[in-house]
Amino acid sequence: MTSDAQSQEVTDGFHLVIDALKLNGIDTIFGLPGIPITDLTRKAQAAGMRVISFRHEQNAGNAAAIAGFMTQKPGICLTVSAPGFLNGLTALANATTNCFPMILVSGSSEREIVDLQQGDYEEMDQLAIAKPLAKAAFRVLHAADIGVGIARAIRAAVSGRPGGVYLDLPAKLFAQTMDAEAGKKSLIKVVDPAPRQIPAQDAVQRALELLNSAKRPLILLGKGAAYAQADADIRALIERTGIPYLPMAMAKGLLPDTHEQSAAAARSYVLPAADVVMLVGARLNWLLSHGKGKTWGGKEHKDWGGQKFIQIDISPQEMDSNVRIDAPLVGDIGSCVSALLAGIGSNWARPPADWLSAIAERKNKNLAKMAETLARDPTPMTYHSALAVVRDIIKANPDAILVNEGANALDFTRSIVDMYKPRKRLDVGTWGIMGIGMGFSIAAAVVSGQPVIAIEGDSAFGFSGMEVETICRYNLPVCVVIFNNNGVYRGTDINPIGGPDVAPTVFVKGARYDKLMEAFGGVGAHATTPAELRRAMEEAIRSKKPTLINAVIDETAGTESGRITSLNPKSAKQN
Ligand code: OXT
Ligand code: ADP
Ligand code: MG
Repeated sequence: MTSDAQSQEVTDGFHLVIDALKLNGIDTIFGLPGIPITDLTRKAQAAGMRVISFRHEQNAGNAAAIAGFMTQKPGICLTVSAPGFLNGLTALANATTNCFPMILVSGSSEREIVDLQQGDYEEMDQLAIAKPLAKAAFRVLHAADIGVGIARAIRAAVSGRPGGVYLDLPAKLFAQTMDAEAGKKSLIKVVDPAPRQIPAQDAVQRALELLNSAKRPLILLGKGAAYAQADADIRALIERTGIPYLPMAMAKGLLPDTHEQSAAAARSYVLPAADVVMLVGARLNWLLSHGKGKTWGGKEHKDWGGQKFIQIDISPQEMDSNVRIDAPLVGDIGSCVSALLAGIGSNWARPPADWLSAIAERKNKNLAKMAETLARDPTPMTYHSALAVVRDIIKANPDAILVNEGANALDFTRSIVDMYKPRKRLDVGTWGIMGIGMGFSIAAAVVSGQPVIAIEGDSAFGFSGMEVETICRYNLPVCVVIFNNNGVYRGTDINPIGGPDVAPTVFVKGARYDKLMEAFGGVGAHATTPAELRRAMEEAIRSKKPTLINAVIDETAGTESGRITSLNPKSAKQN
């Protein structure tokens, strides 16, 4: 060894992974330690990274995914091999489905043994399993390639349509050593990880012409629009055109829900009545009834309603996925919206007055009906009377982040609780997945430092409930409110044959979830009236202490599957 060619110091796989992440501005890891990554978590903490350690990898994965959505930087989830990896995989698949950028980094067992299927400790061909569920999947075998591996994972997660990326790091890699100077040189600081994608001028012109020809235009904002962080331009586009808009669940608050152009309260009127619809970061999937059928004014299930569509999306393949897109506008939302704004100028004709007044009429009727329902104070407490409180609390604390899951607990919250700022509502997303609650809440608190309010169905909470210990351990300002109606959808089902087992949708009646939080030193509260709920929520916001409120809801108040009852097959045979 010649002393001038190599420095005295060595580095190893552990340090190279940490250095590569830090070099790229990644300062937080969500994970769960164990072989072979225990030392990685320790050394990351020693290197000044925030390491948030969970009780189950799925929750760490969900935390990473939503951190990615909130920050446009890939969230990192770190797991052990086989079972830990599999526990994280649901979150990875969910991230890919929702276009959230995250990287699932899993330790794995010895390649030589795994590939010969000789029965290694936690043996599994993780790369092969992750591939179909991730946007991209990579494995690093040599310490000198760690820099490239992490750079590729970052680019894959955030460029183009964001998504989940899998990075496989075999146990042997971590202990590999190399010269420290050479190691440093092998790392890559990714330049421009999510390059802007500028739309073609003719595509912009086509979109503007179609929009201009509309008699009853409508803009649909999806969570891609929230992700894009082009908030001011999106607002300018809506206000300068005067076009009514409809926010998808996680786009609520992009403009305040109280905005006069919001058509949210007239949803079932505007979708079939609109003639030109501009989708901004929203897919025409099941949540939008695939852009056709009765929701859109079509005669039958699959009939076209007659609308023309403009679609802004970074993914060219999204176009025509369900119906014809007359004006595809492919590019990043920031660039597309600013190109539209440039074309619109300052004297764009507002939509015809009869369209605006027809919407206002429906909207005001629905708002008045809702106000009447919310003013009631029935006993027992209902979704509505409880949510009237949550609505006030969010209004008074517009920076708070609202996490939401359940069926009725989800659907009522979405339509009752107004959001005032972008990226403040985080929910079950494209899959309608239960189990995101505590992972999303923890990440939201860690990433933003703002108070978090999680409105949870009692079933939904159960999927990630053990993480209340994590919330207490890191002393996070999270207030979990469990809408406890004794079960999935409602607590009133009975066993049809009268045996000792309760019905499959029913839980222990009168459960006291608040005691769970108290077990770990947090604040537990039990609320049976809106006044008690209000007091407990206000105190949680004021004190910033981890809090869990067991809000008792009338067990007869919900409907099967909430607002999506029509998707739930029912047996045609009577008994
Ligand atoms: O226009 P109309 O008149 O139609 O009125 C609409 C709006 O105009 C109006 N509106 C307003 N009025 C007044 N004021 C305001 N501000 C306002 N805003 C709107 O209100 C209505 C409704 O508006 P909305 O919601 O916009 O319109 P609509 O038609 O509902 O929209 C359609 C959809 C599809 C876009 C919307 O419904 C939607 O986003 N739905 C999402 C549904 C969803 O994802 N559900 C979760 C999945 S359900 C099921 O799968 C569950 N599981 C199974 C399971 C899952 N999911 N995951 C895993 C891992 N395992 C199993 C389980 C286990 S849910 C569940 C647990 C349930 O039990 P819980 O105890 O947790 O919960 P509870 O039900 O509370 O007991
Ligand atoms: P929602 O559920 O709110 O309707 P979806 O998840 O269906 O939203 O759609 C989000 C869309 O936004 C995806 O098709 C995705 O490709 C797109 N998208 C995400 N980020 C951007 C971006 N920065 N620019 C353009 N499109 C984006
Ligand atoms: Mg319930």
